[in-house]
Amino acid sequence: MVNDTIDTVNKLQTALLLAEVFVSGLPKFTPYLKFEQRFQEWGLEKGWGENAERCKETLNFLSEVLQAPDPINMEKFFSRVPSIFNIVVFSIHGYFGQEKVLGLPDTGGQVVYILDQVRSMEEELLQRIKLQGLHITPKILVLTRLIPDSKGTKCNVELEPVENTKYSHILRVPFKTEDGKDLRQWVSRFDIYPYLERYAQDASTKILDILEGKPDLIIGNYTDGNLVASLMSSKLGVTQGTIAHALEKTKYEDSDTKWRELDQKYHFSCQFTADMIAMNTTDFIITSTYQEIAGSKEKPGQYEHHYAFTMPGLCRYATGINVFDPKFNIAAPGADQSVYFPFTQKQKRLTALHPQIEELLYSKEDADEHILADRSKPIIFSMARLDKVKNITGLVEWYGQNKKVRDLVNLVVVAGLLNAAQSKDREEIDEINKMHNLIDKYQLKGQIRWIKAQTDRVRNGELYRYIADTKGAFVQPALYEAFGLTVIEAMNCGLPTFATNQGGPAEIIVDGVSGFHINPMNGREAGTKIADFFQKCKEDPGYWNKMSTAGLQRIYECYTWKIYATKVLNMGSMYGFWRTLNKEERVAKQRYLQMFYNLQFRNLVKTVPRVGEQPPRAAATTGAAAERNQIVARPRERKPQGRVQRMMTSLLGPKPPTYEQNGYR
Ligand SMILES: *[C@@H]1O[C@H](CO)[C@@H](O)[C@H](O)[C@H]1NC(C)=O
Ligand SMILES: *[C@@H]1O[C@H](CO)[C@@H](O)[C@H](O)[C@H]1NC(C)=O
Ligand SMILES: *[C@@H]1O[C@H](CO)[C@@H](O)[C@H](O)[C@H]1NC(C)=O
Ligand SMILES: CC(=O)N[C@H]1CO[C@H](CO)[C@@H](O)[C@@H]1O
Repeated sequence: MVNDTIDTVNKLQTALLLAEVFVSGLPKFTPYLKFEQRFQEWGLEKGWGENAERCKETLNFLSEVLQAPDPINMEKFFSRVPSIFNIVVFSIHGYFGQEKVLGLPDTGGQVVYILDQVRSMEEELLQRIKLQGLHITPKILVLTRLIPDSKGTKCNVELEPVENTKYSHILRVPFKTEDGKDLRQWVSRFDIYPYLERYAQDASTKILDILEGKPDLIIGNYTDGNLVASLMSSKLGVTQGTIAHALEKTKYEDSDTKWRELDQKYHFSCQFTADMIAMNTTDFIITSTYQEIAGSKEKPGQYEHHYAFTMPGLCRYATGINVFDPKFNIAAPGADQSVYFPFTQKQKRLTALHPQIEELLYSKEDADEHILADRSKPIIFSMARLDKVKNITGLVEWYGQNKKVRDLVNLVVVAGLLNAAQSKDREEIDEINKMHNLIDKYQLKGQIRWIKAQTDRVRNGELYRYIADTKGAFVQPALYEAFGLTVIEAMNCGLPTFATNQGGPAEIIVDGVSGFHINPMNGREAGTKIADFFQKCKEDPGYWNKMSTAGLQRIYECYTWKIYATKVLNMGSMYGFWRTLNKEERVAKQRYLQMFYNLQFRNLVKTVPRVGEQPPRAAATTGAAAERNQIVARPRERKPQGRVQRMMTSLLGPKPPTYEQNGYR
């Protein structure tokens, strides 16, 4: 944007002033080419904007920053600086692909999330590049593992274009065995550590080759992706962001103090060390909620858990990650709006799917217990995994107990399987049996429809809208919900939503304004709240529309992929700038981290057997391996209560010291 001829702040300020006065006199839409020469005379190069108006704004933002560098001006300016064109996203473990991968071990929501994220970032990049008057082609690479034994997926293909993008690709790089061959089979995310260092080198080489240079931003996902992103960003000197919404440490009870017992199975010693290295190396951390960082009054956040902890006999983190560090940022994901759009968009509605949806909701076949007798009532709807944390059975119980709700609405639940004999998961079997018992106990026949889990995203989108046509509502009764993607989906479809006040939904919904909070531990109160809503809708039909619209408004203001992409690219630009400051401090920290990596992490990695090797200590029994595979296939969400407080009090005393107490500046 600025030529070398401008080498002092004074010269820059003068140039900005001259140029700003000049473009102010031009018609707004005068293209940059028309006055490019004048800009160059003042020492200004391309990148200020595609036309006079845009240039004027950018010039003005920089003038403001030079006069008063407050956060708002900084963000405005850095959102305009075209500093990011090539992005690399690491999501290494599991089967990462666009077809036939969901449900394979270690492969699930993160794939959809990353692909949506990549699409939105590409769109945003293209728009920014155009608005700044540049002609540069961006590139985004999603780096994952190439798995030769690909189980009928494309995970054995090196380069695959990302659907609905122009410049984004999945790049797959294989793991290597010790004698340098490609490792053929899938590796559990818990056993992945011996391969990562080599992978980082091989991946870097490939990336430099394909991008014909360094990327401008590297984003990691999960422990393995974040560690490799850290190695690569340190080596190449590139801005790094990390995402780890599912930090493993918080999911397993006492996983720090009991690390020794668990290590053979999970290798938490490697994992938590890698997490600490990545958190400490990265320039910024992306979370989806505030609670993920610092928790709530009752519960510490995921990252807060990493502030201080001890792994007896291994190490003690006295000040691990400081949750008040400015590297923490919130950028919540959205829902794919081509799938989840409002029920009011009549021309886009997938009416061809209605016969199938009606069959799901009303048919008599293979659901003889659960036929809705009165089809004219609105439907309250819930969709989730059938496990304890999601507490779908809790919802059925509140419904059963609340006569008023039962009179006003039908209940439709999409969850798990209906036949316990078909399930292999112990927790699901318990919940299935509980469901059947509750339906009997409260004599819910005629008022409830229980449908087994549905995986067709497109049809599920239309299902939400179909429920909205009945003037119903979505209910998310989980005991704890880290983010709440279904809440976002329902709200995107215009379905008024009641969601748990434990976790992400507490932030997504403003209670009584854009939806409702319910306390999952107080079914009576939740039932009353739902009954009141439908009573009010009966008396005032405008009320339902009002809540539906308010929910949508909340989404459009805070929870779309577009907003996400804007935020993440702004972070890349802003933290990329901060990197250039405080070099000495950074170098010192980097040395410390390198030492930590070499002396601690590498040794821990040696305790993890490679595929086909015997573990260094006792051999893993078949039983343990089987159990591990089960956990891999279906990770448990953390138990929300009790443990957290116990840990905190046993390790830290009441709460970690605060920002001020620590004397941080
Ligand atoms: C800086 O300006 C001079 C003179 O206009 C030009 O020759 C040179 O290419 C410019 N440098 C850059 C980096 O654009
Ligand atoms: C980085 O690690 C050091 C050593 O554990 C710690 O003192 C510091 O607080 C960490 N900083 C961040 C931002 O994580
Ligand atoms: C589910 O919700 C019910 C009703 O609020 C509650 O009594 C029950 O304890 C919850 N289930 C679990 C597993 O905590
Ligand atoms: C395995 C894992 O933690 N993957 C995470 C990658 O990032 C997405 C989006 O934040 C998370 O949902 C996944 O949990």
